[in-house]
Amino acid sequence: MTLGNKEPRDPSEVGIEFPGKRHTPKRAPSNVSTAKVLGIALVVAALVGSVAGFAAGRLFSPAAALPRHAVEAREYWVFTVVLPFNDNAPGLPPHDYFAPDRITVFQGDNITIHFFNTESEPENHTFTMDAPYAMDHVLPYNATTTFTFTASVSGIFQYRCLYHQPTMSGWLIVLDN
Ligand SMILES: [Cu+2]
Repeated sequence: MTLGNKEPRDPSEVGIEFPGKRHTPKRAPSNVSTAKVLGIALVVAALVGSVAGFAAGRLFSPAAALPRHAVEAREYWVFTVVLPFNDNAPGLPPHDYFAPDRITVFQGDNITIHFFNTESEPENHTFTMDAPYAMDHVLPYNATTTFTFTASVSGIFQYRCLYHQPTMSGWLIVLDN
């Protein structure tokens, strides 16, 4: 033991928490999990809201003390899926689907999407979004296209195929950074 070379004090001893440091203070577990529970609740609420049609609501981080997320370049591969039923019969919805139908990113991330049309027959699909992510990529069958954009606005935004509604829809979830 040498004076003047003290180890950093345990924050729980002095009652100080350092923002962003994932330190677990010595206190009741219920306090520790509050932020996590709140975070999960926000995500669930966001997804429920998206199903209910409340798009483009801002998603706030659960605690201001959490560090900002570093901007990343994120890459996704999106495929067309054909569900196993014949949709030619009258009254049936399209059997086409996106996989994945959820893409979750942080605001500010640079997104690259490789969109694969895996049809074996001549059937086109589109990857279409409204403002603020306005885009409309038409994709012939048995082809792949790549496009990029910046997730500049937080919220929940639908992407869809113009030809196969309502089944061929997905959600871009941009978490507030
Ligand atoms: Cu389609």
